[in-house]
Amino acid sequence: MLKFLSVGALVLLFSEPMMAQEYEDHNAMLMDHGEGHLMDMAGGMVMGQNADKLPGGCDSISETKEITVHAGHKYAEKFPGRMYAFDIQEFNFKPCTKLTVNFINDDHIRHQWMMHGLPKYLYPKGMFHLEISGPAKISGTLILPPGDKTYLVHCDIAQHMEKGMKAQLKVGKGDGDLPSIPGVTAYTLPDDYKATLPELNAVAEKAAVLAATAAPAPTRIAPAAKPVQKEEPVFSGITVIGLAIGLLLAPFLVKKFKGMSVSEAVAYIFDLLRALIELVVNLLSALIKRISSTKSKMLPGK
Ligand SMILES: [Cu+2]
Repeated sequence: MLKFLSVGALVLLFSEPMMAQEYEDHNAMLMDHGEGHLMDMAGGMVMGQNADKLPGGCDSISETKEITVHAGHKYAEKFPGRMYAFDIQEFNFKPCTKLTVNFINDDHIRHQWMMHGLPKYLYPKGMFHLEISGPAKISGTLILPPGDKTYLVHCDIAQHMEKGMKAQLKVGKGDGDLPSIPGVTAYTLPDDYKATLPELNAVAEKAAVLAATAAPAPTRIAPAAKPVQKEEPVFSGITVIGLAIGLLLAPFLVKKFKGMSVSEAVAYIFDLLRALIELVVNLLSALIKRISSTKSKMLPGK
């Protein structure tokens, strides 16, 4: 009996009606900011809500329609290279239709169903806009204007439209098609997979040739920029002497370093260097003393 009950509970938990309602419903909008701008504490937003004001040119509401549109990554899977999409890319309604949109965001990020180009006297910034962080549902109503026109519907979150969340809504016959609508119209900037490695190498080679032909110019200017070059032989002379001393000292040093640790050897070299510097300083001071004494001898008036 207990077993039967627990199985029954499990069936109830995972039954279809329970699984279908995975999203939050945001239909009780608590904050009315006026002009059809509604918000709730969970971040749901409706802008351009209009269920009763007739657009100019509409004598009456022609039809009352209700649609449900999903938004999510999974709807982009059938469109190569796209990341996000609505489950419907194209809508068509009679002019002056009162339209209710039930927008369901299936992703765990924020999405919008944003319609542009509506008359601004009726819709702030010409927009009707549903927005919600998912998984959640949000609904709004608007009255479509008269005339044949194609309206852009998209998600305005950064890069979501470029990644595929774009649709068009035609009122009447519409006035053409919009570009880059997944599965409907051609991509404005088609991807190019033609560039192969040899082609890229050829470009790199061209760049190298250009760099080589441009290079001689600065080297030709360089010698003029160096006015004095006579110091170089002095330095090379010192280098030669240093090398000679090094070579002469090498066998002696090798003998000395045998059995020393690295730190001991380094300390020994520093000692040698200090002794060498002291020697040079002594020699120089002796030389200066001699020069000054000869100078004073040359000047008898002093
Ligand atoms: Cu989005």
